[in-house]
Amino acid sequence: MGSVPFFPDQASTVAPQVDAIYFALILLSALFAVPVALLIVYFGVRYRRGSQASRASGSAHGGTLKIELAWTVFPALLALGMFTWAATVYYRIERPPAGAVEVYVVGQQWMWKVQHPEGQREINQLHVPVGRPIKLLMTSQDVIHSFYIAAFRVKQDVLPGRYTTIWFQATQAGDYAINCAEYCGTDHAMMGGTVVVMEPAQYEAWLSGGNTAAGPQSPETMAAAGQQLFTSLGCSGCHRMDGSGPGPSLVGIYGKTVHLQGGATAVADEGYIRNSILLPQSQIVAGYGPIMPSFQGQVSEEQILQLIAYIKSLGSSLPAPASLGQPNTGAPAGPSAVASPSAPAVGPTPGAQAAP
Ligand SMILES: [Cu+2]
Repeated sequence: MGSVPFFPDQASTVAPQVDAIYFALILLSALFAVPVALLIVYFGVRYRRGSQASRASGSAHGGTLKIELAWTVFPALLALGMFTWAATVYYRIERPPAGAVEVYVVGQQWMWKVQHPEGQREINQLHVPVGRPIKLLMTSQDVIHSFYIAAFRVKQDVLPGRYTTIWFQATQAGDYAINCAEYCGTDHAMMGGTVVVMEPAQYEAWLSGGNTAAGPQSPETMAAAGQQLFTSLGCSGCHRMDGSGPGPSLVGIYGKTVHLQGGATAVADEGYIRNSILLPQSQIVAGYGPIMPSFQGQVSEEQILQLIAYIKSLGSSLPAPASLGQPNTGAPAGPSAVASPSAPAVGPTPGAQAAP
C-alpha cells in the first residue's frame, strides 16, 4: 500500500479509451464552468455597490434568436456526441470477443475464488497472459460484491444466483490490484487481490503447474472435476449420452435453444444450466417428465461451475473458448480431451461441434 497513486496504471486495451472519455468530460465541464466562474467574479467587481458602470437594461428583442439557437443547438450536439462516443466504448467493454479465454470467479465474504478451466484454483489472485482477451464468468455465494480492476478500467457487480461476465485484455505484464467495489460487510475494504499479468510463455508454465512454488501441481481440469460430479451426484443415470435415459442428453446442449414445456424456449447458457440444477421444476424440457430433484444445498457454486465446464466440454453450438492449456509436453490436457478417456463409448468426439 504505502502511497495512493494519483492515477491508476493504464494496463488494458480499453483503459486509454475510458480515460479519453474521462478527460474529454472534464475538459467539456471546464469549458462551461470556467467562463461562468470568471464572469461571476468579473461582474461582482464591475457592478459592485458605488461603481460607475451603467445599470441600464439591454434590449429585450433584436438579435437574441441567433444566440439562443446557438446555445441550445451547440450543447445538444456536444451532449449527443459524448453519448455516441461513450456508448461505443461501453459496447466494446460489455461484449467479450469470441474466443476469449474463460476464467471462473466466485465472490464470497471476503475473498475472490478463481478457477481456470485447466484446473488451477487460486484465492485473491488471478493469473492471466498478456495480450489475450480474458472473459470472467462470475457469481457470488452470499451477498452482492463487485469485481473491480482499476488498472484495466473494468468493474462488474457479482450477484448471488446469477452469472455476470466481464472481459479485458491486459497490455503489459505486472501486478494490478483487484478490489471489491460494492459494500459487502465488515471486511469489505479488505476484500481484494492481485491480477498477475504474465508473458504468454510464463503463463503456460504457470498453467501446467511447473513454475510456481505456491502453485498447485498437475491439477484436474474443471471439466474432469465436473464429470466426476456428474457421475457421483447421479446425473449420468438419467442424462445418458445417447439420450436413452429419462432425462435429455446433454451432448451439444450448451448454447443451444431449448424448447420447454408450455411452448417457451430458452438458450442453454450458463444461467440456464445453473437454474436447471437448482430449480429443475422451473424449466422442464418439452417431452420430459418433471422428475428431476433439486440439487440446492448439495453443490457449491464452484461445483456448479465445474458441472457447467463439463457440459460445455460435451460440445456446443457456440464458438469454443480458446484453451491455453493445450499440451505443451505432457502437461495436463485441455478441457476438450476430457470426455474421451473415461466417458461411455457413445460419448462425443473430443471438441466435437454439435449440429444446431
Ligand atoms: Cu465484496
